[in-house]
Amino acid sequence: ATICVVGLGYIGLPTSAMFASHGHEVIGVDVNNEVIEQLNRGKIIIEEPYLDILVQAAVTSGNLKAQLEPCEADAFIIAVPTPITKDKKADMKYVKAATESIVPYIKKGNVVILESTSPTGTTEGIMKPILERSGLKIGEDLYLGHSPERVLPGQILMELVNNNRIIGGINKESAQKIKELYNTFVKGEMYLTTATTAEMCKMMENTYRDVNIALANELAKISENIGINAWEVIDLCNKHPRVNLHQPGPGVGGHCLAVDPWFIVEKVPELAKIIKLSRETNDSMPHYIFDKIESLLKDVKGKKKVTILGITYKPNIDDMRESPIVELIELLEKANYDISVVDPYVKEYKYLENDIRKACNGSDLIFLGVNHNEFKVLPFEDIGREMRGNAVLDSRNYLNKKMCEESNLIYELLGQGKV
Ligand code: SAJ
Repeated sequence: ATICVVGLGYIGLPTSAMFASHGHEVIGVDVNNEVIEQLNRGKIIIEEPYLDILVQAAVTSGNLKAQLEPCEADAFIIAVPTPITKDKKADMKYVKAATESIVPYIKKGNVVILESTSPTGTTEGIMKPILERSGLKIGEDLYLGHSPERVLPGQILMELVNNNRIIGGINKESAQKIKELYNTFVKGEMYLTTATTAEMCKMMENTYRDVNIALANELAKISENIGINAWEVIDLCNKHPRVNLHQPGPGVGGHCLAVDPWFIVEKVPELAKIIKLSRETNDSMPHYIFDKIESLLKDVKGKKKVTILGITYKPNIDDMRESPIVELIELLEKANYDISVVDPYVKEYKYLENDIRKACNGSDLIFLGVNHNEFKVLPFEDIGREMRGNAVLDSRNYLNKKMCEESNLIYELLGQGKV
């Protein structure tokens, strides 16, 4: 089949390459000219393991091409961003524009799929009326549905193939047609439902995680107050067959967990109470860490320096979107701190320092923000020598306390209270 994929980002691009490498003819569409030019040369501008190889092979085979405008096809997949506005509302302008952009090209028998995470009612209430402008009868002449992406950055290609998939159709026929298409490469189970149910499922999966992380962050604060170790509590609780506590941290980043729960709150603010409070709890974590740093360094006179290890939103990837560490840095800037940053995954950032020893020079405190593999073993002795102070604050329970202390550094852990 010929498939037109609108949006060539973290989801659209891997999905395009996957269809193309399974024999379909794929036309990728994006508003960013650089993405188009690079892609047509077989190159990508995002980082994701093995994606470059898959894309290059797909382009070389002639099955994957990119262009600025959509064209006629058998199926259309919409994978554009659904960001959040300042007042925490879903910004649907890209989904609207993408849907409008395909109207001149859709014809009888086509399938249209929304992959972007979207508030309930998007497929039925926003896409359907736009597509009806074509004169086609939606559900009869044109099949429409929502099949949310569920892949984890860092292992997108593996999860694209192996994850189970939810397929929400505007009617049964639509869901069935969409399933046939994904059958090309999906090895997981495919579950058919309504479009609105599928929209809620996607938001709820990320909300489940966000709420549980909030619970862990609350436990961290409580444990510090009581004088116990939250990480030990979590470890022991999780020996229970029906308990799965998540991990505390400096906050929740990325473009999914920190965003999607708001789409539910937006629709039913008076009902989505736990969801809202959890978002606020996780958003408070950079401030909580900032206050901890302030209290650890309260006796330091003059300008203070903090060295930050890791600024991406999670370990072992280069993605800094919504990173809570960036927010922490803004708080430190406001309080006039000197800052240096070490992150082996990030190529450019204002305080970036490649050499960890240099980054620690004159520092009063080392803060571990992200548990990148590279930080598992650190040259603490050299670090201690370079530093002016001796405080280490670990927000991920990742650094080796004993090694810190052997180098006369004082190890502090988020969620570990003092007795
Ligand atoms: N985090 C914690 N504690 C934890 C787990 C995570 O503080 O116990 C933090 C991380 O440090 C990070 C943030 O949460 O800042 C989000 O990371 P993540 O690994 O939980 O998730 P994402 O945002 O990379 O991907 C999620 C995934 N959703 C679920 O696992 C339910 C993925 O499957 C989705 O496809 C993706 O959102 C998406 O696109 O919606």
